[in-house]
Amino acid sequence: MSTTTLMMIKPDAVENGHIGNILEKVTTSGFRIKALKLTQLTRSDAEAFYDVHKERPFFGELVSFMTRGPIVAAILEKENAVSDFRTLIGATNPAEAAAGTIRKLYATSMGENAVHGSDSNENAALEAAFHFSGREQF
Ligand code: FUP
Repeated sequence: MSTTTLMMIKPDAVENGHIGNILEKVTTSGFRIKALKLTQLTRSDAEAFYDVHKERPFFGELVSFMTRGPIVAAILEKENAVSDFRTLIGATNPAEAAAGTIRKLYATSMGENAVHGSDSNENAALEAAFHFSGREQF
Protein backbone atom coordinates (compact mmCIF):
# COMPACT_ATOMS: atom_id res chain seq x y z
CA MET A 1 0.00 0.00 0.00
CA SER A 2 1.41 3.39 -0.87
CA THR A 3 2.01 5.87 1.93
CA THR A 4 3.35 9.41 2.03
CA THR A 5 6.10 11.40 3.67
CA LEU A 6 6.93 15.10 3.77
CA MET A 7 10.30 16.25 2.45
CA MET A 8 11.88 19.66 2.79
CA ILE A 9 15.02 20.56 0.85
CA LYS A 10 16.50 22.95 3.41
CA PRO A 11 17.98 26.43 2.78
CA ASP A 12 21.60 25.17 2.67
CA ALA A 13 20.89 22.69 -0.13
CA VAL A 14 18.83 25.26 -2.07
CA GLU A 15 21.63 27.86 -1.71
CA ASN A 16 24.22 25.31 -2.85
CA GLY A 17 22.27 24.46 -6.01
CA HIS A 18 21.27 20.90 -5.09
CA ILE A 19 17.50 21.02 -5.77
CA GLY A 20 17.77 19.21 -9.11
CA ASN A 21 20.18 16.54 -7.89
CA ILE A 22 18.06 15.80 -4.82
CA LEU A 23 14.79 15.57 -6.79
CA GLU A 24 16.53 13.26 -9.29
CA LYS A 25 17.70 10.97 -6.47
CA VAL A 26 14.25 10.99 -4.88
CA THR A 27 12.38 10.09 -8.06
CA THR A 28 14.90 7.48 -9.25
CA SER A 29 14.59 5.88 -5.79
CA GLY A 30 10.91 5.19 -6.50
CA PHE A 31 9.12 8.09 -4.84
CA ARG A 32 6.27 9.78 -6.71
CA ILE A 33 5.92 13.55 -6.25
CA LYS A 34 2.39 14.19 -5.02
CA ALA A 35 2.95 17.89 -4.20
CA LEU A 36 5.87 20.29 -4.75
CA LYS A 37 6.67 23.96 -4.08
CA LEU A 38 9.44 26.50 -3.52
CA THR A 39 8.54 28.52 -0.45
CA GLN A 40 10.07 30.29 2.55
CA LEU A 41 9.16 29.65 6.18
CA THR A 42 8.37 32.59 8.45
CA ARG A 43 9.73 32.55 11.99
CA SER A 44 6.35 31.46 13.36
CA ASP A 45 6.09 28.74 10.67
CA ALA A 46 9.49 27.32 11.67
CA GLU A 47 8.73 27.56 15.39
CA ALA A 48 5.47 25.69 14.84
CA PHE A 49 7.01 23.06 12.54
CA TYR A 50 9.80 22.30 15.05
CA ASP A 51 7.68 22.79 18.19
CA VAL A 52 8.79 19.36 19.47
CA HIS A 53 12.35 20.75 19.74
CA LYS A 54 11.46 24.07 21.43
CA GLU A 55 13.23 23.25 24.71
CA ARG A 56 16.39 22.02 22.99
CA PRO A 57 19.56 24.18 23.03
CA PHE A 58 19.77 24.25 19.22
CA PHE A 59 16.19 25.51 18.70
CA GLY A 60 17.12 29.17 18.06
CA GLU A 61 19.77 28.24 15.51
CA LEU A 62 17.41 25.76 13.86
CA VAL A 63 14.70 28.41 13.43
CA SER A 64 17.20 31.00 12.11
CA PHE A 65 18.60 28.49 9.63
CA MET A 66 15.25 27.23 8.39
CA THR A 67 13.99 30.77 7.75
CA ARG A 68 17.08 32.28 6.10
CA GLY A 69 16.11 31.42 2.54
CA PRO A 70 13.73 29.42 0.39
CA ILE A 71 13.09 25.73 0.84
CA VAL A 72 11.47 23.12 -1.39
CA ALA A 73 8.56 21.29 0.24
CA ALA A 74 7.21 18.08 -1.26
CA ILE A 75 4.85 15.25 -0.45
CA LEU A 76 6.36 11.97 -1.62
CA GLU A 77 4.44 8.74 -2.18
CA LYS A 78 5.79 5.18 -2.07
CA GLU A 79 5.31 1.94 -0.17
CA ASN A 80 6.88 2.46 3.27
CA ALA A 81 7.50 6.10 2.35
CA VAL A 82 8.48 7.31 5.84
CA SER A 83 11.09 4.66 6.61
CA ASP A 84 12.39 4.32 3.04
CA PHE A 85 12.85 8.08 2.78
CA ARG A 86 14.69 8.24 6.10
CA THR A 87 17.01 5.50 4.81
CA LEU A 88 17.56 7.51 1.60
CA ILE A 89 18.42 10.72 3.48
CA GLY A 90 20.73 9.11 6.06
CA ALA A 91 21.59 9.99 9.66
CA THR A 92 20.82 13.46 11.10
CA ASN A 93 24.55 14.11 11.39
CA PRO A 94 26.06 13.86 7.87
CA ALA A 95 29.34 12.64 9.38
CA GLU A 96 27.43 9.51 10.45
CA ALA A 97 25.31 9.18 7.29
CA ALA A 98 25.82 6.12 5.09
CA ALA A 99 27.60 6.46 1.74
CA GLY A 100 25.28 7.47 -1.08
CA THR A 101 22.63 9.00 1.18
CA ILE A 102 21.38 12.52 0.45
CA ARG A 103 22.86 13.93 3.66
CA LYS A 104 26.23 12.26 2.98
CA LEU A 105 26.24 13.76 -0.51
CA TYR A 106 24.85 17.23 0.15
CA ALA A 107 24.75 18.14 3.87
CA THR A 108 27.49 20.15 5.50
CA SER A 109 26.78 19.75 9.24
CA MET A 110 24.31 18.42 11.82
CA GLY A 111 22.56 21.79 11.90
CA GLU A 112 22.59 22.34 8.12
CA ASN A 113 21.74 18.87 6.94
CA ALA A 114 20.17 19.49 3.51
CA VAL A 115 16.85 17.66 3.88
CA HIS A 116 13.99 16.88 6.25
CA GLY A 117 11.95 13.68 6.23
CA SER A 118 8.94 12.94 8.44
CA ASP A 119 9.55 10.51 11.30
CA SER A 120 6.11 8.80 11.41
CA ASN A 121 2.97 8.39 9.30
CA GLU A 122 1.11 10.61 11.76
CA ASN A 123 3.66 13.42 11.47
CA ALA A 124 3.80 12.99 7.68
CA ALA A 125 0.07 13.77 7.50
CA LEU A 126 0.40 16.76 9.85
CA GLU A 127 3.42 18.12 7.96
CA ALA A 128 1.76 17.63 4.55
CA ALA A 129 -1.25 19.64 5.74
CA PHE A 130 1.12 22.28 7.17
CA HIS A 131 2.58 22.94 3.69
CA PHE A 132 -0.13 22.03 1.18
CA SER A 133 -3.84 22.56 0.67
CA GLY A 134 -5.92 19.76 -0.81
CA ARG A 135 -5.90 21.52 -4.21
CA GLU A 136 -2.08 21.35 -4.27
CA GLN A 137 -1.96 17.55 -3.85
CA PHE A 138 -2.15 15.25 -6.86
P1 FUP B 1 15.87 14.33 11.76
O1 FUP B 1 14.63 13.57 12.16
O2 FUP B 1 16.99 13.45 11.28
O3 FUP B 1 15.61 15.48 10.83
O4 FUP B 1 16.41 14.99 13.11
P2 FUP B 1 15.66 15.62 14.36
O5 FUP B 1 14.19 15.66 14.17
O6 FUP B 1 16.22 14.95 15.58
O7 FUP B 1 16.22 17.10 14.32
C1 FUP B 1 15.62 18.08 13.51
C2 FUP B 1 16.66 19.07 13.13
O8 FUP B 1 17.22 19.70 14.27
C3 FUP B 1 17.85 18.45 12.42
F1 FUP B 1 17.62 18.28 11.11
C4 FUP B 1 18.96 19.42 12.70
C5 FUP B 1 18.59 19.98 14.04
N1 FUP B 1 19.40 19.38 15.12
C6 FUP B 1 20.52 20.06 15.54
O9 FUP B 1 20.85 21.12 15.00
N2 FUP B 1 21.25 19.53 16.55
C7 FUP B 1 20.94 18.34 17.15
O10 FUP B 1 21.63 17.90 18.08
C8 FUP B 1 19.78 17.65 16.69
C9 FUP B 1 19.05 18.20 15.68
